[in-house]
Amino acid sequence: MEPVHRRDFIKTVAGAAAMATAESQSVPPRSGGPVFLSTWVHGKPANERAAEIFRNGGSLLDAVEKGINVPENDPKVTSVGYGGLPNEEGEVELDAAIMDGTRHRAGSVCSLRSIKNPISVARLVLEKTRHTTLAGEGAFQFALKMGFQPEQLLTPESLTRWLDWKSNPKRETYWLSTEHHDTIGMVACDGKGHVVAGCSTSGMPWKIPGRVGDSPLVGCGVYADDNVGAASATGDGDLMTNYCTSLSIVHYMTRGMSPQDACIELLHHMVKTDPKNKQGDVCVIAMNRDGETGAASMKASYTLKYALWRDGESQLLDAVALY
Ligand code: SD4
Repeated sequence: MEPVHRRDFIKTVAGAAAMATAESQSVPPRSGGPVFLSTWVHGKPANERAAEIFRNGGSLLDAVEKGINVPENDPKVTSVGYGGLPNEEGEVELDAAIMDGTRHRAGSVCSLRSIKNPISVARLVLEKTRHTTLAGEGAFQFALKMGFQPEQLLTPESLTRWLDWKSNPKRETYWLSTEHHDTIGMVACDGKGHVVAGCSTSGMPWKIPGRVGDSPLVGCGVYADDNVGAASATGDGDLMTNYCTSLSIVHYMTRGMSPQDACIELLHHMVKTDPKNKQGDVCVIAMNRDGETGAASMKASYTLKYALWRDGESQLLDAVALY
């Protein structure tokens, strides 16, 4: 199967913040039932779908996968799946990972083209292979073998935005600059100590082809360990990958920190190693095996709005910002 090219598509398409204390944001568990915690506004329908799948007898992995499918399938979400903004050559390249805290195993895909549900392909890497990560053409061929159908992932809106960017002689590029972006990261607990983390993204818009962000990397975009808890991250993956954010947060929890304190500690550590990181686009979410949650942003100008589903209640909340 030939990859779908942009030109073919053109032919076919018409067109500070106050620094809050760690404790003040920590949300304790109440019922012992399942809890779903996701990044950004699109995390709310994702959590609701995940909760529904779990209520109807699906596993926690099923719930996280199907929940993340919601923003992947939504063309209005321009940072995940179908409708995600493309790389600098106008090709959509998707990254995703899912990690099971019981088996301590993940599946992930990087730079996957033409398949709108990379989290589901990542799940099959976990379930059907002895590998952890498949990339590029290999990931695409694997998806075809698993029965996924190739599709054009550019929408009229994402194509127009790419054409506008491309035609601007003053455009910023990743041959050193940044642009805003919003991934879906989800962490979940079944209320009995089992945790799962998942993440799916189209990555940085206008990225250099082949660029892999933090989202599909185990320990960076996702980490889950039933002995402790799970974490995920959203923001500048080129920065956060260097800090193994999700693994670091879970390790802080291993040492006894609450999920909220662990998120804050990671941000402090990033600033300690390089004060310029105060300006980084860094947002993290975490949950321990008891369903207690945490969320934090590095700076007020890139504050995480996150979604929490617990006890049948679905909420959107603002994470604290350190700077
Ligand atoms: C990346 N971390 O590819 C992702 C993008 C993201 O909010 O999370 N945006 O770097």
